[in-house]
Amino acid sequence: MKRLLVLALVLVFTLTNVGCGSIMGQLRKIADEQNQEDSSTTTEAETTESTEEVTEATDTEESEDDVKPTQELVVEGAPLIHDFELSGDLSDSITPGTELVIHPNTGNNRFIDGVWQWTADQHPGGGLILLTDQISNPENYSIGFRIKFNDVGPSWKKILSFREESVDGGLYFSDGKLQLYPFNVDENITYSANTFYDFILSREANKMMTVYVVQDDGSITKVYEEQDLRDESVPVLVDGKYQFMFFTDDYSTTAEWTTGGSVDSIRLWNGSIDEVRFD
Ligand SMILES: [Ca+2]
Ligand SMILES: [Ca+2]
Repeated sequence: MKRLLVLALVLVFTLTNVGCGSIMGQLRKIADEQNQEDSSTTTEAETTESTEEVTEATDTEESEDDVKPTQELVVEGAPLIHDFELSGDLSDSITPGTELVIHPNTGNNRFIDGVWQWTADQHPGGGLILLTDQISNPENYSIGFRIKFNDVGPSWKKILSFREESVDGGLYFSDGKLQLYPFNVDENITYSANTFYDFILSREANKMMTVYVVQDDGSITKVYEEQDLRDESVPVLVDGKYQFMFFTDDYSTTAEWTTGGSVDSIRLWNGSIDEVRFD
């Protein structure tokens, strides 16, 4: 959309110099409509994404690990309320925001090339904790994260917990596949270790849980669409805040954690989303 506007402006400028009045007027209209459309549909999320895009464009030392699809990933339907870029700290790009917490069992960890990297050598593994009091309704939210794991098997490696630490449910890699437990394993995609995947989970108040996987080849795959009738994906309330626990296992099992990995970003939207696409 932005590219179209720039193209239109370049054409307007060119045509001004050759004196094509009526065509120029048409192009101005297109540009104005574009502006109106932009301002009417610009959400907080899109504003933030624009800022991020500018930052990335000026970053000339982007490492191989940080390479993303050239098109911009657009997520529509709910405002973005947390955006952790993990470029050197655990802070939130969105105000008032919050700060991620490093799980106390995490081994070595550091920020490098725009990601947070960690290791773990004992149960329940290591990772990050997101606590938020900014979700209007815990049954209606979306969460996204771009991660790579050292291990996507054998058996299960937990990615995300919604409930208490005693609960086995949550999102896992399972023998190189994905499983939103207690739902069945999804067979759509075979995952590799040491490879980035962007996951977006969206929960509607009517209990529909949808999971998208965005791969670095630019593909977007809807891998789950399930009725979460037992509210297993509703985040647990801990000291007045809703908790999402990343990368550590629960205490229902003892070996379902990865020995380490990297996380490039974590995002939370205040509501379910309608669409994930590249622009
Ligand atoms: Ca488990
Ligand atoms: Ca990042």
